[in-house]
Amino acid sequence: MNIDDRCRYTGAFEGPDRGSVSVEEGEFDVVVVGAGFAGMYQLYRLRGIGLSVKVLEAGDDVGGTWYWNRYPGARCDIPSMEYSFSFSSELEQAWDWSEVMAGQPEILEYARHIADRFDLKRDIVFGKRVASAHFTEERRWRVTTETGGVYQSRFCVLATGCLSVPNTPAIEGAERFKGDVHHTGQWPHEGVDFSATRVGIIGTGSSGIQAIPVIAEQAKHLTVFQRTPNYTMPAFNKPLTEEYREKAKENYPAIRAAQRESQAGIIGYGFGFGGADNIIPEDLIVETTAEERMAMVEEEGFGAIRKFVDVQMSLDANELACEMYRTQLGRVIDDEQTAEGLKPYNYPIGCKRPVIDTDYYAAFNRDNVTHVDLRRGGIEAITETGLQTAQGHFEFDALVYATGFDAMTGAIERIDIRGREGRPLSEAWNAGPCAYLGLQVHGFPNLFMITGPGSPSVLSNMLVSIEQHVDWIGDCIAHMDEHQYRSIEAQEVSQDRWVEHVNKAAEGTMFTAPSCNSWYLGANIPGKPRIFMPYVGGVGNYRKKCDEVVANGYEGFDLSA
Ligand code: N01
Repeated sequence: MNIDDRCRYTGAFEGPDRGSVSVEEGEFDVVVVGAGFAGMYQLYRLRGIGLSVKVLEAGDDVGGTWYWNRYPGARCDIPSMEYSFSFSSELEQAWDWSEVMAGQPEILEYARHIADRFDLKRDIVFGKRVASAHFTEERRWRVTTETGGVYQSRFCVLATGCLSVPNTPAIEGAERFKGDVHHTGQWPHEGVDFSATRVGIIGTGSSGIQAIPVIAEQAKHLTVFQRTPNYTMPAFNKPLTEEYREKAKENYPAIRAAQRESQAGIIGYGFGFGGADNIIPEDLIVETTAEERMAMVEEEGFGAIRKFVDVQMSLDANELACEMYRTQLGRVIDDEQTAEGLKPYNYPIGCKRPVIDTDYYAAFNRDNVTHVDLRRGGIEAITETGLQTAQGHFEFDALVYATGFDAMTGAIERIDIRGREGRPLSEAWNAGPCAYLGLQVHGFPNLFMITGPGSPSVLSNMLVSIEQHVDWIGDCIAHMDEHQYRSIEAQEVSQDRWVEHVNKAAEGTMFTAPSCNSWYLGANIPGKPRIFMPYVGGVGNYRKKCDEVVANGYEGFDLSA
């Protein structure tokens, strides 16, 4: 199917279902869905231009992703001085990060601090999961919650997060398991004590890789069920010095300016990838000999791979780096069979989201950790006492799913969204998400997404991308009010062109290699169309494009009175 077909809605649809909801909760200029970092800043920004705003949040507090993902070891993988908001210099100067990459409790504390500092909670309703958003004949958005609330507004902003719908795979017998079951993306707020427990964990993505070493330290025994091994690099997290913090605070204006123009919204101020030293790759791996590569591994471990500029450019170069990776892995794991089981084969480094870890591989050298390589025999069923695989039965008392998310589109698609003439978004996106600039979908006037599909979003420092979208939306609404426009809608042709550009940009990268299956492509969710969802062209280029669109009178959008 080509882009044009994919973005074209051809099915029949019924008119908007008004439902039986009767409780009127109010009229606002804007309803924002979600009170994570995106929703909070959108509220602040829109309030600043004098609009009435209501934020609807399913959780009981602010923080979004950082509210739900409280699993042991949860931590940011971008240095916190950069993974923070720039919109208020008072906030920048007031907040002190304790470590290079802050843990989840500290990031949640930062979110709460923002809510208190800017008195945001008075416009947020907690415990309200949005069920539907319908564009009415009166050209207003009618947003309903699962508990029967109805909110009407001129504009609706979806700040629903890119990784906010946990994916729990359908495994036969799941309901039979007698012990406790947890998902990393919905961890109990009171924490879980595993000290007298045998734990089984499914999944070795970023969440599993962070949780495994910490659970291994506490649990009586931990069995790790791994379907696909990851390429993970050591994090070099450490406490921040007062000197570093002060210097960064003095330099914030320049740091922020450089972040906005960068590829990923990160400049490596003081620290490079995962808190390691900054390395600008210059060498070509294809020009090295096998002996040279092995000597580098011997000397520098996993970090040696970061020196090569061509690893992301060709599959042949990439495979040489994969070999270096596997060699180093064999050096850090004591047991030969376990080492072999942890080795990734058959897909390139850079296909999936890069993972960094603290003591991940060391966990597999512990006596209380069993590694199960599901490539040698997959999961057959969950039993009352554990997991049946083709290589035998494994017993445990508690099961942890570290099985990821229905990413980028999951939270949006779970809401019954209907645009002009009752057109359902589920139909418009039937063959995959289509959006102009990742901000708006044709047929859905006055509805905006923050870090939606087709924008840099998950390929970037989320806080930088959130700020850019929130500011763009705020400026857009201010512009509309100033010029008395009532409606803005992405044109179909501009949306088609942008979707095509997003696809072209990803062509030939490791992200879309034929052997690559990742959540960026929706490949982790059965039946989800295989589309590379984020925009790989870079934060700086993307911002320039969005600014040009505005400078050209909101080019590609229809504005009407
Ligand atoms: O999820 P994932 P995640 N049987 O989808 C396995 C962000 N994040 O929560 O690869 C067996 O990456 C699946 O196996 P496979 C970050 O952007 C950031 O870990 O599909 N296994 C995989 O191993 C990240 O990329 C931070 O074969 C099954 C795992 O579950 C994103 O969130 C921390 C299975 C899922 O990995 C998602 O990471 C945490 C099945 N039926 C997360 N189904 C930081 O900032 C799935 N799996 C550091």
